[in-house]
Amino acid sequence: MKQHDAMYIDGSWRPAEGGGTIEVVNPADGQVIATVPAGSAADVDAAVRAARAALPGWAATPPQERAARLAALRDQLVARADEIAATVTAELGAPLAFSKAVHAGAPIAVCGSYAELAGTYAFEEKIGNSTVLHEPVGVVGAITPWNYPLHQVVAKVAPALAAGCTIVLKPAEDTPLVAQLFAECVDAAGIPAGVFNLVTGLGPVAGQALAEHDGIDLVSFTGSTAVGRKIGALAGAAVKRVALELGGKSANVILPSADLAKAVGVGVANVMANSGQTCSAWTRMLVHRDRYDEAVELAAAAAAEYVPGEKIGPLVNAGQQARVRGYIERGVAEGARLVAGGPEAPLEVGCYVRPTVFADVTPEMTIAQEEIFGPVLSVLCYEDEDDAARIANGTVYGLAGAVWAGDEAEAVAFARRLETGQVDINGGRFNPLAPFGGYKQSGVGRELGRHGLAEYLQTKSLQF
Ligand code: TXE
Repeated sequence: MKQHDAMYIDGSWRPAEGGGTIEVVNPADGQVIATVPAGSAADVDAAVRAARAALPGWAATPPQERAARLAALRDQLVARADEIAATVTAELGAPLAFSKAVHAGAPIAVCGSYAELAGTYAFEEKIGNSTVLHEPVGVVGAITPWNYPLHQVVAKVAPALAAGCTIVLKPAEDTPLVAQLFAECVDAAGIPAGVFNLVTGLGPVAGQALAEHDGIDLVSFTGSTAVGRKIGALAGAAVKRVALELGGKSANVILPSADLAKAVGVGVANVMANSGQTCSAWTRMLVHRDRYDEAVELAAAAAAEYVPGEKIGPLVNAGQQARVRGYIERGVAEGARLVAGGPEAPLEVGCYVRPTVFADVTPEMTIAQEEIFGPVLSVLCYEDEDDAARIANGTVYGLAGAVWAGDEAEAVAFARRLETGQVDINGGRFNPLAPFGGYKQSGVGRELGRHGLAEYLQTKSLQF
């Protein structure tokens, strides 16, 4: 990587005004791997101006041409996939195989899906005596987190570009390097200057300036509920569009007829993936009383396979490590039974947390209500399906979940009762075209596929 010391604004690389920098640390060993510019409100302003100036040209670019640029962007991501994986491993600490498969693989699939959708989406439709035009919302401010650092960027930038919007991205301060690499790919894909702009920097400085900027028409945010609430309030006050993808506390409901060993094995893998730093992770496993003890035993054995530093990486930073260890201590204090892991750090160096499983968790315990964002699974017991539905729906969140049953129809019938934006049936598989987003306090709006594209459009009807 060449451009660590600069931000990509209006098609060229420049340092932050004032010259401030942020250190990027590898959480696996605590080493500083790079410094990047700490963008200021003035840098955000320059980027927003560039995006606004580029908007008329990009909005008027035929969808087929936008599709071609997105296909070129996808090709760039494919060509640099190994570099992307190595970069995410360096700044997030994820095991390299996971970085290749997921941190590089998912954004390639999503970018490819928008290259296709840009060319096929009905930007114009006839309804009776009217023609309805779906026009770009305008200039987008995108604020992204560190947990899936490239996926979160592409899940916003690709649909925005497909829609004809221009964009200013403020990536998480923990993982700016892959965002810089992405900006190089955008440049190499021939996307015109100003259409995509990158401002690295701190959330309360650059992020806040972007969320407050008058020149932004839509803020798309993924991150904590606390910051999401602030951004939603700012957007409400300014009467501007907002999309929020926030936390989760998803339930993995294992019905009595399910293949228990499979459901528990996949369930544990789902929670441990990316060291538990996944908003859609199935962090509450719900098991019928008759099979509860067996499920707890299976879950504890499965978790023990995730050896820190080998099969499971660290958390992103020391703050998150301390936070997650605090939740484990809280679980013990509230009377849950530790069957794997615990609050002690497993390694002397690095932000690791022991893969942890709690049994005898009751629905009102803190560990069953709040998003922990670490490798921590709570196993809860239910009496019947009504009880399972009540527990599953009994948090402020509603992002994802899973249902396992002997046959799909039974699982689907139960899935209809869940207040959540996505449910995996007997395991499920990632579909880059399926909408993703939350019910309740998990957020506002949807990402991915044509539903994700629609977030970046506004509607005009012409009456004849
Ligand atoms: O998130 P923040 P943090 C949850 C998860 C995690 C917790 C805290 O539970 O433990 O949030 O993580 C930018 N104005 N999720 O503190 O601060 C920030 O720079 C504008 C769930 O890292 O919300 C970064 O780019 N922007 C989640 C982004 O917001 C601000 C993923 C997210 O950081 C800002 C990450 C401000 N005032 C954390 N303050 C998910 N839904 O996937 C910060 N930011």
